[in-house]
Amino acid sequence: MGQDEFPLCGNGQAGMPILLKAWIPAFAGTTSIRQTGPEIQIEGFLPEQTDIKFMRRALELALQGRGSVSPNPRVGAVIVSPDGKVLGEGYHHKYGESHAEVEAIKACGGADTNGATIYVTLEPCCHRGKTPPCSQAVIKAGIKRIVIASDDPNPKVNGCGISDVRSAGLEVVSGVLEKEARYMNRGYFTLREKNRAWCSAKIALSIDGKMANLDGESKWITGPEARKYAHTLRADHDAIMVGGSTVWNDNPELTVRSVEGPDPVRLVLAPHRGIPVDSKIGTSLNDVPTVLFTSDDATPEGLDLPGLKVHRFQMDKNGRIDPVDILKTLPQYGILSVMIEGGSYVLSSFMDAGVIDELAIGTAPSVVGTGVSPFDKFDPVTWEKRPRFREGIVRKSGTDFITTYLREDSSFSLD
Ligand code: AOF
Ligand code: ZN
Repeated sequence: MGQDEFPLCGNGQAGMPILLKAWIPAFAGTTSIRQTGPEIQIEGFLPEQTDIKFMRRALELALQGRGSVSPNPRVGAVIVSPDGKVLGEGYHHKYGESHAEVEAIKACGGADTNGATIYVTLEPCCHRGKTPPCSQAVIKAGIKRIVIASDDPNPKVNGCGISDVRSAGLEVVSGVLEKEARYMNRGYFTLREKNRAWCSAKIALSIDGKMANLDGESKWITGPEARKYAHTLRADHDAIMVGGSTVWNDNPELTVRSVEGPDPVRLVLAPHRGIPVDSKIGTSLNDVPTVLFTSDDATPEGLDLPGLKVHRFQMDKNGRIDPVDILKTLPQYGILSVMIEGGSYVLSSFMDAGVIDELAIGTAPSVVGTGVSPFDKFDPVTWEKRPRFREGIVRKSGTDFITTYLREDSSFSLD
């Protein structure tokens, strides 16, 4: 796949690893290690803590690729000498460019890497893609120990990166901070495991579970801290999606402000209504990539706006665009993760399709009364079949609480 085939991604700048600060504390004190065999020990640290310390750093580096590497994974690497000194660090910066291990080896700047340990957040590749195999680069550098966070589900790699380095005599430790690494690359893993993009939804609610009152007024339910966190979440997704009523009623900009990070692609699911020409989205199409999802033959407002991309779907038997179709289409645009930001029609139809992987619910200490609930257009067939989620993290944010839930059957974990 060529870079040009992913025109919508790869335009983000590598930002500061702010998100890591937001979610790593959730993992503090946890140690997900499948197997250990550490040789390096930093003074004052237990051997496993040493591996965790450097892997945390590798994850932090990996995160800097967000907004630029999809549909590739975010990968970071740290090379450490036998006496525990960091020789070089690197990460995969941009789709089509060199991989984390090669960047880290380059960053060693000729320092002796013989006998060193490399910490890498994903199994090294063993195939020749746009770049040569990292497994061979690691072996050639004389590295003697490799600590890996997660396997690579890419069928061209899957296990062969590990077997390459093992047959060359390297000691292999895998599964260090695996759940953190999998969560960071939840879009990449979901593409490989389910052939679709990861789907989150971010919802701000009152104590009585309302997003807005009956007049549709919904501005600022949650406070400034929670809204800042919402921008952090935006920066962590390749795309943000909203429905027509959100665009027409709320006039959102859907960019990352108040925190550093790349702007996600904007997706508008408004097959009939389209985008108002003079809206914030309609007037910033040259600044932020935006796609309108419409039907085969509709001519919604804004269709011809310069800079707007239009993707036409066949409507399903209920006269709507099938959410599964949307999620399966997104990787064609280099989008591996999308966050829905309303309204209740889009939220309900994605819930109905059973494809919401993650919910970030901000609860504010106010009561709206009769109003709009996020899933009030969703009608589960039976009580038994109601969608269920499990709690990942609860975070206090100013005067609000933000709870992150994962689907009950999720293969990811935040605990
Ligand atoms: C690594 N380190 O930093 C990354 C890896 O087309 P290419 O050459 O860029 O290869 C893309 C594949 O390589 C990708 O699908 C995944 O399997 C692996 N990504 N591997 O060793 C890295 N980004
Ligand atoms: Zn590689």
